[in-house]
Amino acid sequence: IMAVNRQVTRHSYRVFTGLYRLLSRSSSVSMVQKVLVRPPQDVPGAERQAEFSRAGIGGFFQERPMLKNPFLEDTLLQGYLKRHLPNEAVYSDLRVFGERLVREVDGWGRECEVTPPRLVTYDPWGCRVDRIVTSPAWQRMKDLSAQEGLVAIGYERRYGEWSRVYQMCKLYLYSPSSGLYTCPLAMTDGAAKVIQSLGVSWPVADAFSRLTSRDPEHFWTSGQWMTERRGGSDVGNGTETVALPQSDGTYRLSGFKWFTSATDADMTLTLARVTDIDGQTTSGSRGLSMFYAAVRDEQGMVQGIEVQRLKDKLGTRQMPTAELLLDGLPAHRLSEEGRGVACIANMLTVTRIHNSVSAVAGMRRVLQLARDYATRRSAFGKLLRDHPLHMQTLARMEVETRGAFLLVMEVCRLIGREETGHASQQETHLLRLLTPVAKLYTGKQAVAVISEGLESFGGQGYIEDTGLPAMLRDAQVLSIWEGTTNVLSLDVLRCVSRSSGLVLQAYFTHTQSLLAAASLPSLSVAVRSVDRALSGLREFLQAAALKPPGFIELAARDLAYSLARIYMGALLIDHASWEGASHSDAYAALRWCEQDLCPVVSKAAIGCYNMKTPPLDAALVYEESTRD
Ligand code: MFK
Repeated sequence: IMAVNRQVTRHSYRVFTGLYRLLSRSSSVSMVQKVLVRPPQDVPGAERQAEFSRAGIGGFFQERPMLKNPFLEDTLLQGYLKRHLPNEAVYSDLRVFGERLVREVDGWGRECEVTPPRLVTYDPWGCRVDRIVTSPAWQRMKDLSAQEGLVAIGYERRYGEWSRVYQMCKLYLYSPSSGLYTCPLAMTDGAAKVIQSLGVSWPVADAFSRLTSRDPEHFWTSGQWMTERRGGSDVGNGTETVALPQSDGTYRLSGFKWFTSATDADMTLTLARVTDIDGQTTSGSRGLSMFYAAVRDEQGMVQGIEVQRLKDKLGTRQMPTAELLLDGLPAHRLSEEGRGVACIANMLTVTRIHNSVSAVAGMRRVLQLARDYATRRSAFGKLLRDHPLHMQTLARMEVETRGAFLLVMEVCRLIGREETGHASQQETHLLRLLTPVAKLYTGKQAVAVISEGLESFGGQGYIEDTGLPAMLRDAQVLSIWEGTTNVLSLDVLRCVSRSSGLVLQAYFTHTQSLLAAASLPSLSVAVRSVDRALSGLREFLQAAALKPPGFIELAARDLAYSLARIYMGALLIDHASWEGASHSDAYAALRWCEQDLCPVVSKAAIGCYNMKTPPLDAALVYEESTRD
């Protein structure tokens, strides 16, 4: 015991003091424990610690990171708009919205997180009600979304082909403060897009006007019910829901939807198999049609739906995700019979773009907080901002975020051009290719960058009520829903083959034109890197065309990553070549281009896609169990 006491440090003194207090309150403390845990006055140096005996926790409190106006804090966003959409009204709207986010909305977002939705299955009198109760903050988010035009801007098109960019910039500012309200907005936007593409008419004309409304009283959100127990990614084979034709031309849907996000929506688009007069359906994707259904009746009660339960999720806890039994849900078929997947693909395009916007928004937000914190936190005698290694880490995150931002804005620019009839055939191809590429790549970047961001707050980044851990949890879903990384990599192959390679031709032509316009000598190293990567990619694709189909499938993910990195490099170079660009823009481009821009070539060179590889991979994964 004496030996132990001699080694008492300041820290263990505090622990001993705490333990002593705790134990001395307990009547069952044994004599041995009392001897081991000595009272504070017996500890050497106790008097010098007196200032701690009253407060107990000392006098130093670390300043928290402050959220400042995310628009004014974002020089890349401002530069991008100055270059492409130099409009005072847009600038002013985003600046004012940025203030509103700091002043009130960010707090609501936190409220959504700590007051998650709950399901009320029965009323007090035993009647089944299936009511999803959300927080008041979640309700306010809905009103705000209408007022701020977060969906409407994309359909009003006041800024022509740049309206989508404007809308997505606003969503990018909103997303990290939104308490995940961006999820229902993504699906709402996607539903509006589908309805518009089909031609707005009965029975969805009213729905369209509500989805795109700025009036909170009129505004509706939409669900996108695609996932069933058998079919997560494999929608074509896994959808069991059937649609029974009614004499009035409508349908009744019966089935089980396994993940329905933001289930408090007013309407939904969903897939089902139409039954013939014998009750038979067509299997596979060709048997699927797309339906519109209002979720609630005029009394606000779900109709033809039982909410089985709400999901208990890693993140996105602010938002209700439910399992739904469809038990004769009244619905209207919107697509031709058997064209359900092709029809809902418009929705997938929009929700995947929203997903990419949320990914880059999360990266930007964690960086804004981390760089603010670095001016408030001292360690080893100086502020974090004065530690070069810390700045190197944040700078690497910044480079990732810039690359992601420019890629996502490029996709938004392209969809804006397509929707306003300005897109060339080449741009339409590019949009098809870059949508899955941006979604899959930024989803992964977001997890990595936000994880790194949490580390920059030390242990505080791991503490729940700082709000930081929720950012990481919410980022994790970005690479899962709306198509996992591998499913989207295969979607890249799908669009290459369906377009007979035209999407790739568009990609090469446009990337080269971006490089050709870069004239700054300081960027020549980066230009050469992208150019080399592009040539390598072209040669790889030519060689891959002669291989068995399994080869390119095995290369799909690395191919998608290569397409993303090369294109981001070209965009960073292009942005840095603009006359209003800063030194940081050029530096970011140079740094980006230092990495392996074309991993599909380096991995092919070491035989990763040889036909010998799959059995070796499988043996590696299952080695232990095959030994058994
Ligand atoms: C903050 C952001 C929040 C975002 C909101 C999140 C809410 C969460 C809601 C969800 O998670 S909903 C579930 C999302 N589920 C998926 O994303 C499913 C992932 N699986 C796929 O994407 C599969 O690739 C797919 C279901 C599309 C495959 O189906 P098929 O039937 O095997 O596809 P097939 O036969 O290749 O194509 C059928 C038609 O669709 C073809 O048209 P055509 O017959 O005219 O040629 C394809 O060209 C077309 N198509 C398929 N994918 C497309 C597409 N068209 C355009 N873009 C695409 N991506």
